[in-house]
Parts: sequence; structure tokens; C-alpha cells
Amino acid sequence: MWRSITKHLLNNRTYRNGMQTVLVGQNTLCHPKQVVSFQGYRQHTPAAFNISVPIQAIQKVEAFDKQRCITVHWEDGSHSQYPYVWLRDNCQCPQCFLPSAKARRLPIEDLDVNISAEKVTLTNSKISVVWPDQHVSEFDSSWLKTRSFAQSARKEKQEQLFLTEQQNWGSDLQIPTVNFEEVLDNDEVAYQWLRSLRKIGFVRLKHAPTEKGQVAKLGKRIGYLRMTFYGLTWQVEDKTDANNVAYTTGKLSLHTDYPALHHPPGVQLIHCIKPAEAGGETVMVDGFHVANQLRQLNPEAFQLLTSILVDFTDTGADYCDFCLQSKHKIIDLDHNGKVVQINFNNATRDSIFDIPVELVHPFLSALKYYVDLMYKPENLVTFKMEAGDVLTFNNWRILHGRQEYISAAGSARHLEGAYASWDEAMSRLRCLEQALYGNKQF
Ligand code: OGA
Ligand code: NM2
Ligand code: ZN
Ligand code: ZN
Repeated sequence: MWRSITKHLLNNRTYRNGMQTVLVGQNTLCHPKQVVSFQGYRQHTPAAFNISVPIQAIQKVEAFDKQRCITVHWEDGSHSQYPYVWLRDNCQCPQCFLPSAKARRLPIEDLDVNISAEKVTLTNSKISVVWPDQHVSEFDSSWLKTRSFAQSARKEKQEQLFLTEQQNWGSDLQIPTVNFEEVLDNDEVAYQWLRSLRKIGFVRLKHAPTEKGQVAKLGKRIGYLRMTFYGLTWQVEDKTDANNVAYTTGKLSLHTDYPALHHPPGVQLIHCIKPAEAGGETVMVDGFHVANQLRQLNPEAFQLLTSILVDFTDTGADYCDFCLQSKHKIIDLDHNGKVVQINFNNATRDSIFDIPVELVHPFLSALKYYVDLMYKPENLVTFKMEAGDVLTFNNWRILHGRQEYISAAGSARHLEGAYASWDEAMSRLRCLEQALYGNKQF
């Protein structure tokens, strides 16, 4: 029914050749810049978060029937195009959109991808579109500006949503350090914790109680933890018949955890309940920073590590029995060639290796070259965890390891660890940002 009415009206329009300015509205109202105030939080708010949000005033709007889009001219001189089909798809009326869920109700089956606008009007800061079936959609100017398809606007928005900005580091890193209880009790501290975790990839929390259950509290702070075959939380101790090399007193060379999963945990939390009497120092490296060094110093090695799929395996029993197999490139790139994930644990790299035999030596040489670069003193951070420390880090970016240690009978080294996912950690970050700084852009 909806569709046939649309067709009928379309066929009856005769004036739709070329550019047709349906309406050019001069917005005569004055729109001063509005500074969002941070009542109740302002005194704690760092200057960088005092965002001045201008009201997005529209100077005029043009409708182009041939191109099936509108062009919005903003008062700052810029303009943005919005296709008719996108406007119809994103109608905000209660029939098309469920505000309580902030979700689209309109199914794509009901979307006429060739839809035209019958009338476009600008009143104050709203654009109204009357569709051929007389359905009316209204769009707020700020809502439209936030969704601008201009490349620079999209880039800015994506950076804001995903906090893509990262800071490389080497041995000179001043480890970001936050008080554990404050992360739990204070929203601003929790926000700063997650911001640094995103940007630097590594934050040390201090003065947690030296008993089990602390990483679980951090999981609750984020939302929930990520379950694996090693349990919701896991105990790093010297175990007899260890089902993982981590559960011995041996050295752990630089690794990311759990590449035996196709989707390795994004965030790792390790709480030191009892340090070793001797040894057990932690080493950490920024895997992205070193991968970018590799790209410059040994492009052939970089090419191999970003293209060859490596088999990983993990077999045993813990929470229950498991037989994991996975395949990863050691270094994952995105479609722009940017390094986005490191997958490497030499302990679980399978002896099954699905590559032509001639590539075995070049691959292992490339891998060794990358690891040797990581161990260069200028790239490496070494320290000893103290009781009550919780290391929180980006397991897709940071490689970590430990020196071997001596297990003293009666007072053995004991860490409790857990994983969380980036989706949930980023979700908590956005919620905190919204609650603290009133950023309603999401
Ligand atoms: C691990 C691990 C670090 C340590 O369990 O995967 O890296 O210091 N442990 O024991
Ligand atoms: N633990 C610590 O990849 C791995 O096997 C990392 C995982 C046992 C949960 C170790
Ligand atoms: Zn609607
Ligand atoms: Zn580990």
C-alpha cells in the first residue's frame, strides 16, 4: 500500500527535472554559541573537556530531485549533502523510530530506495520533509550536522566514537598509575583509567587489597568479564602438571594472551596478590610501536608477518576440557595498512604450520627479527609488580612477559588474572563521558 501510493505520486509529478529548489529558508533567528555547562562536575573537569558546542544554524536548504538529495548550507559557510533515501531511512518519528530503544523500527523491506521528496521546508532549526505518501519526517539541525557525510566530519566523529588516537611508547614510558579504590569509587578516575588504557594501552592500578576477588570488581566496574576455558578469573601460580606454561616458574617471553582464540581478549587485568621472593619481574612492550619500526627496518619481514596465517593450538582441561585451534597473522593491519592487532604467543604457536615449506625459514627469521626488536632496551619496560598492583593493558597491542622466579615454599608467588573485551570497556568509557561531561553525541 505504502509503496503503491509512493509510485502513484511520483508518476504524477511533472516538474522534476534538474535542480529544483524546493525551499530556500533564510534563518533570521540569532544563534549564539552555546557553551554546555557542567553543573556539579565543572570544578573537577580538566580544561580539555570544556567543549564549546555551537548550535548548528542552517542558512538555507536546497533539494535536488535529480541527485535525490538535499544540500544543507550551514551558517559557518560549509555545506552537507543528505540523500533522500537516507533521510527516509532515518525518519525520527515514533512510527519509524523507537525512542525508548533509540533504534530504527522501519524495516528495509519498506524502504523505497528511489524515494523523492515532495516538499522540503526549513523552520527555525528543523528541516521537514513531506514524502510522496504524505509521511512527514523532521530533522534537527544539530542532529544532521553530527551525521554529516563530509570526509573530515566523518573522520572526526569516528575518532570521537572509537578514540583511535594512540601514543607510542618505549622504555621511557612513565607508566600511568591510578589508585585501585578510586577507579571503583570515582567516575572521573574510572574515566581517566579507561582513557589511558585506550591511548597508552597500559595502566597500573595501585593499592588493591591483597586477596582474590579484585579483578572481579574491575569487571563489574566495566560491566562484566570475559569467560574463557581458564575460567572467569584465573590463578597464575606454580602448578603441578601445569596446563599452561604461565602456571610454572619459568620465564614467559613477550607474548599476547590467548591467540589460540580467533577473537583474543582485548583487555587483560592481572592482580599481584603475592610477588615472588626472587625474580618474576614483568616486561612490557608496545607491539604497535615495534611493528612500525619493523615496517621501516625490515619491510620483507613486515610483509611476511602481516600476510602469513599462523596456526595456534591450546589443548587440555581447566574450566572444562578444550581443544582450541586458530589461525592468525602475527600482525593484523586494517584496510588503510595501519597496525591494529598483534597475535603472538610462542608457547601456543602450533607445530602444524599450513604454509609451503620454502616459506618456513623466511617466516621464522621474520618473527625472530620482530621479537629481537621488541627486546631492544629502548623498547622495553621492566619492573617488578608489588603486592596490590593490578596491571591493566590492551592485549591486542601490548606484549608482556615475566622473568623466571623462585617459588618459595609457604609464600609462593600468586597473581589473579581476568579478561574483558574492548566493546564493553569502550562502552563504559562512553557512558562515563556522557554522565560526567554531558557529551550527548552518541
Ligand atoms: C600469563 C602471564 C605474567 C606473570 O599468565 O599469561 O603473562 O607475571 N603472566 O606471571
Ligand atoms: N592464561 C594465563 O595464550 C595463553 O595461553 C596465555 C593464559 C593461562 C589464562 C595464558
Ligand atoms: Zn517516520
Ligand atoms: Zn600472559
